[in-house]
Amino acid sequence: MKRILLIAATLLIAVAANAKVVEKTFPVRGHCGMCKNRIETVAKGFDGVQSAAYDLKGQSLTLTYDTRKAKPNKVLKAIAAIGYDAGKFTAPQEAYDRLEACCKYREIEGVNEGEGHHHHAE
Ligand SMILES: [Cu+2]
Repeated sequence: MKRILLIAATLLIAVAANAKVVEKTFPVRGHCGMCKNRIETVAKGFDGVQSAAYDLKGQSLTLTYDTRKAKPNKVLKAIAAIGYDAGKFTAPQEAYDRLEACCKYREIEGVNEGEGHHHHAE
């Protein structure tokens, strides 16, 4: 019995040593607190992702994950699928169009809308 316990303990230690948790940051586009929430929720839904923190200012997502369970590209792909450009994945236009107005990061970086549309009568 003692021997079995010893073997079990050794196995557990071996498994724990094999777990590799890393922290990596990826470029992800977004614009407001709602974007942050949605991006983090999607990332945390993946098995093996221990934490996900979106930085609006830095336009980046930092993931802490177990490399044996989570593949960051899968996470980024899922984020792109809900409308946010993530890493090498560009959000499909349909997904981007479904974002709330306050989240439209592609338009916001362009020309200021609502300004400069003065049509003078001739
Ligand atoms: Cu938003």
